[in-house]
Amino acid sequence: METHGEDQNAHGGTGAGASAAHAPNGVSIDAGGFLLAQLSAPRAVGEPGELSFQVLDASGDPVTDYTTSHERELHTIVVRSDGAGFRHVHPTLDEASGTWSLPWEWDAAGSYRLYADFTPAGDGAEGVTLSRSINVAGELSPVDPEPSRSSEVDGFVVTLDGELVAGAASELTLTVERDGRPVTALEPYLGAFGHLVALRQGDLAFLHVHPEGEEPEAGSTGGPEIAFAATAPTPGRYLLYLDFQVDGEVRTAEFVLDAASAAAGEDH
Ligand SMILES: [Cu+2]
Repeated sequence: METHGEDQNAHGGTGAGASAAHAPNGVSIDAGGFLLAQLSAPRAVGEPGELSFQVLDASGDPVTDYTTSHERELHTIVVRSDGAGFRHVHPTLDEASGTWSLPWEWDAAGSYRLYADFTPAGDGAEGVTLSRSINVAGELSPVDPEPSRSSEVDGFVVTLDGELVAGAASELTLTVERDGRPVTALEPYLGAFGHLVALRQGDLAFLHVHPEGEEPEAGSTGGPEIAFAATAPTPGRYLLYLDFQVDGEVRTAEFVLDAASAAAGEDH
């Protein structure tokens, strides 16, 4: 068998041009020959412990070499299946064992999805997003996200402008204000003035989102606007999370956006 875990057809040029964009990203424990394994976390709310996992290569060996992307070798996102409890964290790699870990405690019960987002070592390697679910015991109070373009966090009000359109790259602009005034003291975080994660409601597929504009220099500040290009694979509801940094502290603003079908008359 010569599979190496890579599905040649997944990247082939067959079918309509847009079909590649329909392959959901980040909904599988394996992709590109890599496997998310050994996921361990506290089992109940309020139990202090550790979150840990490994990324295995096609031979089953833990991966210890990565390519830095957005200033980190690996990004970890944890979110409950209803979109609540979003956390974007950066665990530490134990190079000897290939185990990523960080201290962890759950605030609320439920079924969570953990994403490991990384670029393998090697020239021209493409980013990989793996995910696994984790169940946390306790009393569950699920939420039902409704469309929302404004988010308040620690006195910052962040507003989202732009529309998601299925199958097309859309520009989304986020504007940060405090006390009714534009915030121009945004600090670089992960190679931009903000980091946006977008998930599809229903399967929590992970969208590719790119910051627009030049990478800011260390020590520079920006704002109040941050622009991103995001592609929604299908019509439907999306959960968006903006991490931004002011005064050395990272905060997360949350949004819910419905993606429209591609405009009528646009043949493909
Ligand atoms: Cu990250």
